[in-house]
Amino acid sequence: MSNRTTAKPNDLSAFWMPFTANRQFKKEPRLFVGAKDMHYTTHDGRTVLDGTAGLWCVNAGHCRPKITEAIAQQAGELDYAPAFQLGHPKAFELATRLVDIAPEGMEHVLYTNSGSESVETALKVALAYHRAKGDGSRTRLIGRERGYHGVNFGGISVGGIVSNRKMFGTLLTGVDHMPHTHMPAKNAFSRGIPDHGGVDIATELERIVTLHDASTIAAVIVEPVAGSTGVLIPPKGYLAKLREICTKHGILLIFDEVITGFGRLGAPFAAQFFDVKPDIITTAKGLTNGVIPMGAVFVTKDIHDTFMTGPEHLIEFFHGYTYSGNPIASAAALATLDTYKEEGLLTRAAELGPYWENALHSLKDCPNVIDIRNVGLIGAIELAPIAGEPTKRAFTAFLKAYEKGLLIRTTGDIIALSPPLIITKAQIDELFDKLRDVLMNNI
Ligand code: PXG
Repeated sequence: MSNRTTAKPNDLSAFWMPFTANRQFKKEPRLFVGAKDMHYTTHDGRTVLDGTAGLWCVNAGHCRPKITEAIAQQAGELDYAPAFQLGHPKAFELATRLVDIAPEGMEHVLYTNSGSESVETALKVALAYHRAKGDGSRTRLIGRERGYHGVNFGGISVGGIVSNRKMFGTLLTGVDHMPHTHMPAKNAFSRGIPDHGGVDIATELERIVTLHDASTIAAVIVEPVAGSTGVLIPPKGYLAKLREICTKHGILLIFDEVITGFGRLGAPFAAQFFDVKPDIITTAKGLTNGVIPMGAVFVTKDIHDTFMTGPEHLIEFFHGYTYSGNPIASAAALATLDTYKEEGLLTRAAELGPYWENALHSLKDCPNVIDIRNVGLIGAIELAPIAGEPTKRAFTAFLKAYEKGLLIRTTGDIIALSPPLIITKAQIDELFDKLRDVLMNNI
């Protein structure tokens, strides 16, 4: 008989936590036990202002009644329906609603359960698309240095964050990486889209295409704004130039909008904000307001129709998940879209953007701040690392902010901010007052 059942309910040891300093956490746990709108409640009864929308996902704020009610209702009505060769109405209704707000030309949706799965799905669609067209030599995938596309093998292969890759062997073969877009020497303290270098950095893709030959390349994948690596905003002209090069060479362009999708920049999708049309868009997070795991991959009519050939009784694309379009996730997503619509949240970041930008850049005079950048309702503050102890300064800021009742995210020595889109101006002031307090205090 196992003696493990003797573990106390508050024993923290069994759960090996994701992307967490487990030993530090378990010595000094930080647990949330409740949430409402812009705030979390901690296990020791304190209120914490959510400066990060959970992990970039709770775009409508916490415990919104429409969403929680839709989930309860759906769980009692139809809990699960098989996803293969059968369906249920809400998955179809949701796909239609999603296509309605997506950039023009995105006409079909495949469902997943996370951003990582959306990325794998998109990469597989791209490879299979070329093959279905009789262009099967297009097998290479091009990502970018510092890119984050989730944690599965395809995603870490095209991704460019070294710690997420180096422990895991040879990854996918036939992958190359473009340079990242961070140019602090020219673009530090830019307000909004940086001015310098966009077209030149994007033109590096031409060099990679020349090296491998276009006939071997299936797709280029980028985050329109790189999030996880510490908020790298594409300089002027960058994304349009990537589009131009991909189109010229018959390469599919994938925008990974897991963070930028659903209003983060002030338009439903970054593709609309930047006015650049990709061939495939990956999403998750804000699709259900983070409440239930779900992702969606948008594809063009051309991509979809390329698969719709051959005998009609045959499966056209050998891919899918047990939970693709799960009824409860679909109900949550529909209620999320309703909430976004009723409250104008998919464009609210555009209205609040200037106020957010001014408040954020007011921290420029704080010690150790070496860059501040922003777009939509995203902000980043880059700190000078402590000599010999990279990441420590930002992690200390995270701990101190938490003590002061503010949730921020850090990666390396960069603080990233991405509050729920319902944040008020008074709460923006509160957020930056608290953060100033943290940064001024010798971290
Ligand atoms: N693509 C992008 C662009 C992402 O940002 C994923 C894929 C993977 O999604 P899932 O649902 O599999 O985690 C992401 C996730 C952070 C942070 O603080 C960012 C993510 C996840 C957790 C933390 O930067 N992005």
